[in-house]
Amino acid sequence: MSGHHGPTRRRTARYSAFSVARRGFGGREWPRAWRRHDLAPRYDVVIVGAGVHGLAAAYYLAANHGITDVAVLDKGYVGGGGSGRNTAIVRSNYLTPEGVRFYDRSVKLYERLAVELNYNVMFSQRGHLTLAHNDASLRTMAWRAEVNTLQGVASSVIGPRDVKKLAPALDVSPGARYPILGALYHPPGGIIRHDAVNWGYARGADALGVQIHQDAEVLGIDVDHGRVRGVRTSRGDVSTPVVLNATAGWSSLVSALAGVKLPIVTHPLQAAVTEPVKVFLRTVVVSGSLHVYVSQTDRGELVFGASVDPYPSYSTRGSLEFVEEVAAHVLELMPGVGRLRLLRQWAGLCDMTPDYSPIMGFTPVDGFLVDVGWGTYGFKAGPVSGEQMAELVATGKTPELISAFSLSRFDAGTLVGEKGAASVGH
Ligand code: PYC
Repeated sequence: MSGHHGPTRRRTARYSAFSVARRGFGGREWPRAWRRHDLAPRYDVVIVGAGVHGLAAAYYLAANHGITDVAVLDKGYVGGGGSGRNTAIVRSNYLTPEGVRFYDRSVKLYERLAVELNYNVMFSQRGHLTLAHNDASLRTMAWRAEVNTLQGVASSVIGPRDVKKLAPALDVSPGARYPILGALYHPPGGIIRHDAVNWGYARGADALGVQIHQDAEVLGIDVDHGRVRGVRTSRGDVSTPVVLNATAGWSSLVSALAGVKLPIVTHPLQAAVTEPVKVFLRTVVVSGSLHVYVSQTDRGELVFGASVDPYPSYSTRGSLEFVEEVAAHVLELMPGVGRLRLLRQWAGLCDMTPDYSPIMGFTPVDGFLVDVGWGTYGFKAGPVSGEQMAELVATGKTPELISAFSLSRFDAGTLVGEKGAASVGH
């Protein structure tokens, strides 16, 4: 690869208590976390989507493989799609061995991300509880615990008394509307500050010479004799031999620009947040049967999420039905929070695949790669997807960790069924 627009690495300002004090007392401005650039006529790699997946891929291309002639294009702004709209839950307690190994690598990368990026991403491994309200769910929890344990991931089934110790606000009495029979307990799971992850990767990639272009919509992808030649954007045309589609919500539309059809249907996923209160909920709580998950941020807000909306749509508006349902189910689990007021609600877009696993790697068009189809799991997979897609771009070979997630599995019939590990039923 050519390193077309020359070495544009820079020394970033180090973030530390000392530099905060020094800049504060000296009245010195902080430099921009990432720079603005004119679009160059050519790049070695173009990544579509400046969310956590695209930014992480750009960062690892530069950091792990020395490939820095990279443009990350986004029609909006850094982290403005699913990466800024999710409920920031990180976990690896999946159902299939392929899924567990993959998400576990992401947890490991998240664990050291703050140090690696010199950016406080506020990863809080406070534990993750998936409640079971019936025998069928308990059986699935036991199955997941077995698969997790065999892959070296901490997960076990616990009873209502231990659930109560971990989350005293939960009603574990047999008289509850949906009694809690037990839970899958996953200690390494937790929450993170999603914007910080996006900004940290953007800053890290920029420091290594990657160009981030916001407000640069990809309008066309040029393919000639089955090979990618470049992209047409709202800011001009770019030639490139490699395009990585790392979008969420628009992944099937972007792929269609290259003539690649994906088995994806896009649904909104809504979330809401309450006013802040003193911290009382220290674990992440999920109820698949009640279609709800709850966590409390370090600021004290409760963050609620649910299943995807039942119809395909590109809308990112919240609905009253969602708020009514989520509030009712949270109260069934935690009757004590009835007086809390909701502050905001929003929606993101989820690209659902038939087996609830992502689509990563090569496509029938040479040079057109995908990292898409993340359903409701995308944010937690950001680091590992970036790392693995960067390796694929650099080596031209599919890394073992993502080989199960190829687009060709839908022709081969080798699906990787992860629906049983979805936080909530869909
Ligand atoms: O899979 O943990 C999850 C999740 C939480 C919110 C959406 N998906």
